[in-house]
Amino acid sequence: MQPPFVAVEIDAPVATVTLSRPEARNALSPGGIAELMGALGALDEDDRVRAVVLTGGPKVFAAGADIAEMVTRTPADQLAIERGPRWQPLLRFTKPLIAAVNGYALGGGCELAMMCDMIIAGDGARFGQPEVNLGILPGAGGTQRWPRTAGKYVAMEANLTGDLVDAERAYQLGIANRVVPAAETVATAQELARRIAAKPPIAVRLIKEAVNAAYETTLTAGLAGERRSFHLLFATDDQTEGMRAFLDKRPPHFKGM
Ligand code: CO8
Repeated sequence: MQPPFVAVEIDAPVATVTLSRPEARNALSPGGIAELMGALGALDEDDRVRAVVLTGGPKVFAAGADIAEMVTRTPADQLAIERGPRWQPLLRFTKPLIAAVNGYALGGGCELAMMCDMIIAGDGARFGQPEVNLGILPGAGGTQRWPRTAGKYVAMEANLTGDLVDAERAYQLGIANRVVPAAETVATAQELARRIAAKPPIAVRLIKEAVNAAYETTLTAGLAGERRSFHLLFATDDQTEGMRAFLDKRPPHFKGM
């Protein structure tokens, strides 16, 4: 039996999910991805948890799909593996999800980081889509999320050359929210998660939804969705509490209602 690929630690209201296959640089096998998606699905249902950090630990985030498992695959094998909503628990995750990236985030590993809501990069982090060197192309969003974040020309270069970008360049390109010393990456992401977890959860959820909608829709439709969520939040106790607390000059106490 394979050892677990994913370790989950809950220090409510923040959960930390750590990929743990360092001997293979956290390469993502179909079973590993399924395990990760299962863990995220459970955390989305867990009321103790309000924000999640995803990390590969101190040395590597993830070196992409497992090449040893892919080398002999046929298109039919690939289709069979991808039956069903493979990344959906992550893509539909309702709580803030912060990637804490140390070392390599390559191929599917880079795509995994880019599926998260924010990225904290350790100063030794390196991001890239080296799939072209293997005779394939990115299969989990590399050709789509790079241009939406860093623009067409940067995306073309990264995807066509497979060259990596370091943490500082990733920060300049808007791929990383901030760069910190590698030893502080996870703690920084946890601290950010903890700050967001203290905010009103329904507002947080609707903000995440609204920002994500900006990638999927027209400006008019996005603005209309934002407006509906704005109206909806006036039905929450946390809106009353947030505004009352401001007027009373005291810290708010949000309950998620
Ligand atoms: N798959 C399988 N095994 C891997 C992978 C990988 N992606 N990356 C590293 N390993 C293994 C190595 O084979 C080696 O195993 P062993 O010790 O048995 O020889 C071990 O990990 C250590 O690797 P290195 O000796 O190469 O370690 P280094 O620290 O020198 O280098 C690198 C680390 C730079 C990360 C290097 O290993 C590397 O370049 N890895 C491959 C990166 C890559 O090409 N990634 C793209 C993969 S394709 C992909 O992701 C397609 C996405 C599809 C959709 C998403 C699905 C998840």
